[in-house]
Amino acid sequence: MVRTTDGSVVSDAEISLVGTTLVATTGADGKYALAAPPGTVSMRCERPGFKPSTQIATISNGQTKTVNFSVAPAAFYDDAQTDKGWSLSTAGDDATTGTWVRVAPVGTTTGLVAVQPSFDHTPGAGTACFVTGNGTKASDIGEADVDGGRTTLTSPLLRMAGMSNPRIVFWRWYSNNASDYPGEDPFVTQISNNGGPWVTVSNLYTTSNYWERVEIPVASYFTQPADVRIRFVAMDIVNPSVVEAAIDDVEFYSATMVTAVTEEGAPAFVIGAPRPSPSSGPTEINLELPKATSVAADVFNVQGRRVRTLERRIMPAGRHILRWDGRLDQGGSAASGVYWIRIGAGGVERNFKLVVVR
Ligand SMILES: [Ca+2]
Ligand SMILES: [Ca+2]
Repeated sequence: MVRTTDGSVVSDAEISLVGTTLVATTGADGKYALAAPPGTVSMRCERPGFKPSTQIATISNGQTKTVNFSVAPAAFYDDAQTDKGWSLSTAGDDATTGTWVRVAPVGTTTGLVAVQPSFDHTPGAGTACFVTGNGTKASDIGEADVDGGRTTLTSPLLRMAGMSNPRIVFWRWYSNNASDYPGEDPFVTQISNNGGPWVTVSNLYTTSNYWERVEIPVASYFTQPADVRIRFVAMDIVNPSVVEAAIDDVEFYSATMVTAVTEEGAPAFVIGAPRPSPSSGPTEINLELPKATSVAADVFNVQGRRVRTLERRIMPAGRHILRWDGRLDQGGSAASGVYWIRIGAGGVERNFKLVVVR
């Protein structure tokens, strides 16, 4: 895999086979190997800092095939390793602890559950991300979480005037269920164009204590995006609770230059990974459909056998929660182990690993 601009190799990119659980990562030499089933397959390549791209390949039985990816750098990419002009606070911020910093995060945990991440998201040599306060001990979840008000992280100007179908992408972490009063405080994402009013893109209440990819189709919010900023507001304003947020690998690019899995750069759906995982009870997946779409959702065991059918219906546009209660179609509960949840909608499939612990 190489970079379009200078032909240099790109390491740490994920190459996945769309509709399957197969994924490989490119090494320092830019190479990867994937044991693909015979047939025509769609391969997706994603690495922070580059536009995702896909290729269709037809592979016959027993054949070894080379599929080269040439990926274009994003118009803007910030791995948070250096200061690119973010503001760590804004007028009106009133949190007393856990205010935004750009650091190598000190992770905190309660039991086996991560509260603040212990790693940034950037593959390879990355260490730093934006996080709401850095403490000194993994065991003290209350030492440097957000307390007493709001803290706001604001991007530098993202100059996208004239860009066709600009997309802002970032990776996000959010935890607010590690103590009393879980799920009360939202993690707010907003964007603004040309210094205009802030428009809310999402209010996340649900703990998503993993690095989750988020993509914003900016043209859905502004007819002529030009000098755009994005900001992230974490808060503890209802009852006192443990709140941690983190942001890394913020980028934007023009979707029209992407060989997209979906038509015209519009996502067939936007989805969050299953949570909680590991799970001992019900598991939920957030699904957002831009239009009414036929949705198929199934659970597979590690042998690839379908053990539960979750959805087979046309779902209306908007946000939905897919729920697996841990039961099997044949009756009984799923045993401990690894499972895959496959969601298909609008001709696109996504697969997520889920660990069940009994
Ligand atoms: Ca980073
Ligand atoms: Ca913190």
